[in-house]
Amino acid sequence: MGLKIYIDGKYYQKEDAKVSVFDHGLLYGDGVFEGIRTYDGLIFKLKEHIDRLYQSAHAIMLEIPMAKDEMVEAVKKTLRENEMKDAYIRLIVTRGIGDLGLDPRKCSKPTVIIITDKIKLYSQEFCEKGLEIVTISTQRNIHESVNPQIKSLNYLNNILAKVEAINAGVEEAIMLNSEGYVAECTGDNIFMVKGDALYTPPIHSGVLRGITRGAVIDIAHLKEIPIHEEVLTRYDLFNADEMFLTGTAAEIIPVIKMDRRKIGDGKPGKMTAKLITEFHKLTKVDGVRF
Ligand code: PXG
Repeated sequence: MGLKIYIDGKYYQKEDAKVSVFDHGLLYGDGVFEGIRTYDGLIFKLKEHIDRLYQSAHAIMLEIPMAKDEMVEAVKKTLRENEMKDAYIRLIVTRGIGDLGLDPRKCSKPTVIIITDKIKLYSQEFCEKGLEIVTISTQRNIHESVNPQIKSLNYLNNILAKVEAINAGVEEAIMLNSEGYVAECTGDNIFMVKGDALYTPPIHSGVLRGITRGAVIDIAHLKEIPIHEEVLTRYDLFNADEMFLTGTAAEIIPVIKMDRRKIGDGKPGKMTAKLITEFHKLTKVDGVRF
């Protein structure tokens, strides 16, 4: 039996799961999304993801045509339909079907899509040996345009950054904000370790309020590791003892080289390893059953 995909309350086989070419999600990237994970039958940080989805939607004046608890039920049911214990969930709400103009008022009803799929991760090699990353020239969105906190369907800016990373022969790129401070990577937040403390750029540096980022901050508080949300420059990162990225797909992934500079001793660090262990512990207990 193939994968079943939820579209507006109905289930479709993968081959038949289609949206209209007049959907403004396709025509304009007008919509919002979330990427969520399940670990052995537990949905990790579901409430946080649902809240962020509704906040993104609110920010673009898109009214999701179902209440949060109905959305939660739809996600759980889709996981059950597909009998998945370890899944990657993609929740998408588009502006819906309209005409060939930008006007969102022409779209009568948002389209709600829930895809549950296998998890595609960074290779084991990157997790163990660490990633090499580069700073690229595409800047992170400025707050007064598509605010970086909106997880919109319009990811072209991040894709341009990703293309630059690929052109440079690496997997990930650091985007700076318009002031030249470190923001984040194309689909991950960034942290560094200096001495016994953790540092990550504050939200106002132009980063998505990552849910994995939040989990790492919570772990730091719990383990009494000093954590500073501080404006960072490339210089700060070059001279870090350790560096890692956080995201729903990546979890916590060590960075060992940035712009050809070795980070610390050029190997995944001890603090990073400790946080990975603590994070995995959290995924085993901190979740919603489905
Ligand atoms: N920054 C950006 C720009 C992101 O898009 C993160 C940070 C990490 O946030 P969370 O909440 O996941 O810790 C993201 C989210 C994918 C995929 O399929 C992942 C993201 C975005 C788009 C696609 O791997 N990450």
